[in-house]
Amino acid sequence: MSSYQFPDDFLWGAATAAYQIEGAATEDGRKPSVWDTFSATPGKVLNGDTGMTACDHYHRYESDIELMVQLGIKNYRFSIAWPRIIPDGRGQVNEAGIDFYKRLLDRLQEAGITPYATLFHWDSPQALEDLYGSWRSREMARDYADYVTAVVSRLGDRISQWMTINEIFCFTHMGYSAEEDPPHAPGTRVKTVKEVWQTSHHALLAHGLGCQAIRAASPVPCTVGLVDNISVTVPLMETPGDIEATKKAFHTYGTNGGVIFPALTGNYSPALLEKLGSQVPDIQPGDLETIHQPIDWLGFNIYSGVYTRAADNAEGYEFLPLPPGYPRLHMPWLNIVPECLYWGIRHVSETLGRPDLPIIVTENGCAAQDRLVDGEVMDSDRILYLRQHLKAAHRAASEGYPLKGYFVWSLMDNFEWAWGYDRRFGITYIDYATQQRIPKASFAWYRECLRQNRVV
Ligand code: GBH
Repeated sequence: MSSYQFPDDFLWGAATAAYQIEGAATEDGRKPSVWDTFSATPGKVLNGDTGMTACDHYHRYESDIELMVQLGIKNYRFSIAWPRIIPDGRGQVNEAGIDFYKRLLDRLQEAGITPYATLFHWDSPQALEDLYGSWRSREMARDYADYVTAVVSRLGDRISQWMTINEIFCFTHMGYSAEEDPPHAPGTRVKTVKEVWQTSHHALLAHGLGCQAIRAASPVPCTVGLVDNISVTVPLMETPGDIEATKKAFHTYGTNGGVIFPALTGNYSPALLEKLGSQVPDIQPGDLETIHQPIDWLGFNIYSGVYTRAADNAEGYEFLPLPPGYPRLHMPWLNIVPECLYWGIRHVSETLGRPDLPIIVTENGCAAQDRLVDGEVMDSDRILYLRQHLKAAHRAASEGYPLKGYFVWSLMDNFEWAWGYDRRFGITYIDYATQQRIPKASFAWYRECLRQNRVV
């Protein structure tokens, strides 16, 4: 029997997001998103890079689907751009924007690839930022739900796997808090911690209303998921003491207590509420019910974790600082902590009390310092990273946690937000001067994993 074998129905896939790959930012009626404005502002994105052209996927989607066929994936996660569908954020639907996704979806279907669509991956329409400060206002949740209805009623015959929102922390806290560096669009610094949490509260409302809108508009039976970048605490040792400490820390680490807790349990974590004190966002009657919609599965974007152990202090735990020289990939936060995949999944079951909820790893991957040498990219560091993480995912599945699939981030190098094109997360190399696609060594390795349905 070969080792690290996944269940027969395990879903293998690759992921991308609209603003990071599409380009064609002014074509067919698309209007700016906050990322267009932000990246056009000097000093906001490394090297002044923008998503104006990106990977030119808008024009190259057919050959990109060929690439997926070559890879052998049967599942593809991508996102739909709100500013293409409703360019002013609210009001008129732009059918030319819809048509692009129809073409993409028809071609995917011909290739036998199941689409997983994220309805929002950070590209808020600039018009709504100008009108009412986008996520600072409750109105954003309503407009988002109308946008969702517009998409699902038009594309719902072609897609049945939906994700409402990608990583609430990243476009709210990183978009509005002065504490996040580098900031994300819109880069507006609100004055108080409460106002920052208010933006993520509005995003949660959008998720809840979005779930309802998808189910109401879909012409076929469909599934709905939320995608969160849970911040994962990992026990230094798997002793009862360190495991307990890790679970305790999980409640307030990152935005867990105010994002995944309300979405899955219907309440902000009590430990977070206590920590925030007067800075708790305004929560109106009924909000928590709206937010706590039934979802069919949880999408889990996971890249790293923090080692935690029991401590004799007021909190009862402490995080271990990593020594200089600790192995890390090509981002300041990409410390190699492969057990994050196992513990993240186990936290959903045990710490959040949802052992029933199917989980799909909707993103895992890394930026590496890829070099093109004689037409080849030999990214053995990425293979090392992915192999270790997949083994941790395998452990979760083999212990019976409901892990259903894994999507690598990313199918190809792309616009890495505040880091522009300087950071490469793809298993396919993009030569941006020519837009040539060059599969890396990790591409061949990943193809072998899914061909054998195990970690190779
Ligand atoms: C994902 O975000 C995104 O969905 C995707 O678009 C992106 O390209 C990809 O990952 C790679 O970055 O507070 O300093 O510890 C994950 C981004 C990474 C953002 C970890 C928050 C924590 C930074 N997240 N990060 S820190």
